[in-house]
Amino acid sequence: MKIILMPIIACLCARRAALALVALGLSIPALQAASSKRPLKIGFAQTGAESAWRTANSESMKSEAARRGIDLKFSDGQGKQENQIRAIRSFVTQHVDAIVLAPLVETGWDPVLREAKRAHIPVIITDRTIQTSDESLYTCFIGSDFASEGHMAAEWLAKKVNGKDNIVEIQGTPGSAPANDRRKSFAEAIAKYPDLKIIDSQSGDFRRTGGKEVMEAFIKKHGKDIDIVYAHNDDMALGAVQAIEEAGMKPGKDIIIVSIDAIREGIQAVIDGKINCVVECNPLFGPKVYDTIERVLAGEKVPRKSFNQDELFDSTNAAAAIGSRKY
Ligand code: GYE
Repeated sequence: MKIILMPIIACLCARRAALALVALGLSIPALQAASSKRPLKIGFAQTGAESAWRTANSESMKSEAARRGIDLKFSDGQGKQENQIRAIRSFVTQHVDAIVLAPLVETGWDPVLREAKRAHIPVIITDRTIQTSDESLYTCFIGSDFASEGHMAAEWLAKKVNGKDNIVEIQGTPGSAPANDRRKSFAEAIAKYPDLKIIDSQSGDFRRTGGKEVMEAFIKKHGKDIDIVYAHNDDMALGAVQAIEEAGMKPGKDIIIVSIDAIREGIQAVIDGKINCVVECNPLFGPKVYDTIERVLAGEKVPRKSFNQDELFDSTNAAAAIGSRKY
């Protein structure tokens, strides 16, 4: 009797699980992937390849997909929102099980996310946050807390730098969450320290060449008045290092430099005394993203927002950290 009932019970359980997943709004292909062993098909709309951080992030997403046997459709947006929108549309047409979006800028995603929602494809936002009028358009966010990074950079400066007050800021891509949040949080934090002031702020688009060009222009305009560079990422800080050296000054000494990401080259520059402090922003979240997708497709509830834990490196701990640096 037990032997006869077992397959029926198993079948009923699978049916009940499937119905629960339908109730969660998942698509039929997603249900098939969840119930069978066919490889998951996931579309990832990446921003582009603007920085070493981005390269490490793409690599983490690709290598972890390969390790898990996930069929990853990777699209490089080449720094253009319209390319990312087009990629999402093509993922919908290809009936992927889930879409991962690293949004270049914060706004303008609602229409295409509505298309994914209508197709019952869950969307995981990674790396950068979006602004939306409808929070149901994405399942969850995984990334770093950019506001806290800006605060950490400002507090480090306030504690370590005396009598050096004039800051030039090299911003990331205009309209992107990291540029917006790192700018705002840093400005709020230094407002408590009347001596620290931002005398100029321009975008270097998160690129090394952008950082170099902006720094050259700052040096031309402000000359020796510049005490501090606050760069929204290490690549731009490394570009600024070159510009400062070419202008005959010593980066890290004549001009204090603080930046964000903590890529290996950034930490090496701290060891070399050319950058003074780097705040970490961990790009290696492939495993976390796929764990989350697997849970979503299994009908489990996942945290709405999940932030990576980030640290800070300066001359006191950079040398000890470099050996184990993975990006
Ligand atoms: O800091 C920068 C990259 O969105 C956190 O984008 C990311 C930023 C990162 O190009 O290097």
